[in-house]
Amino acid sequence: MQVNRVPVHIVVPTYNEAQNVSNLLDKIFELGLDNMHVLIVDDNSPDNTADIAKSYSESKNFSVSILKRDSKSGLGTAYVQGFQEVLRQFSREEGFVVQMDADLSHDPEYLPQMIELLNQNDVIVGSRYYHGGGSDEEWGLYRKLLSEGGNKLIRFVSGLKVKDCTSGFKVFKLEVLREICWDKIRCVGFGFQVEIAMQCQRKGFQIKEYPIIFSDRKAGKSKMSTSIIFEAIFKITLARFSSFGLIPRFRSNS
Ligand SMILES: Nc1nc2c(ncn2[C@@H]2O[C@H](COP(=O)(O)OP(=O)(O)OP(=O)(O)O)[C@@H](O)[C@H]2O)c(=O)[nH]1
Ligand SMILES: [Mg+2]
Repeated sequence: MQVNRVPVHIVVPTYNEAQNVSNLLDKIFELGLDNMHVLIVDDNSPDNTADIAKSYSESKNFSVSILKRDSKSGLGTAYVQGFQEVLRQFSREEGFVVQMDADLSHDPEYLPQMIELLNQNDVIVGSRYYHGGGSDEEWGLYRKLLSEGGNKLIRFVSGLKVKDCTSGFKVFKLEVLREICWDKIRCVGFGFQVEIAMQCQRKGFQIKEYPIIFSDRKAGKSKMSTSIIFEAIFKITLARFSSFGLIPRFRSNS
């Protein structure tokens, strides 16, 4: 596969990212990669993220589409809807699909190397815990321990081999997403990142980690909450047990 010829679809969920979205689009399109398209999945952000993204991309002639949903429904469901939209539009073509946050914690400058690695792999995970990776230098010890401890706990529960199992910065071959069972995804929030990685591992796709430095958001507010963390731990435990056939399949709409 000639990686530099293959279309790249970048899916970005947004909720109140007006202060970040134009900057993110600049950084993505400054890379100058051919055939790159951004799909923003916005949950009717009160700060008009979607309108800002639309008018900015039109003024710069960037290839950006917006999928607007009625109300805040979680980043996991935003990704599922965004990926399904890419699959619907490009049902037969080759392609790569990137998932990344809008708050610039995931630096677009890593994308060319991550995409290149798809020559020999199916999924690339931007990893804070792979040799050479790391988190924001300004993080205190408590935040670092909390983040690393949470990742280790979820890694144990999920059985994932990748070191950064909660990473939200990934690149997939489009054919990998064609194999995902979307109705088995239970998490509405960030636990989605773990569930999709679990399915990729179980289906035997070649997964490679690429070291990234994860920087803290400089603008806007985090949407992370305790309930989203508990949802991830609870539903990933259920997903693991059901993968052993120990409990019947369970699905929640909450
Ligand atoms: N469409 C949509 N996007 C969301 C939702 N919640 C979060 N996001 C987006 O998902 C990405 C990650 O959200 P953050 O709030 O930065 O959460 P995080 O990166 O896991 O946590 P922090 O490290 O605290 O920033 C950002 O681009 C958000 O705008 C949601 O309910 N709907
Ligand atoms: Mg963030």
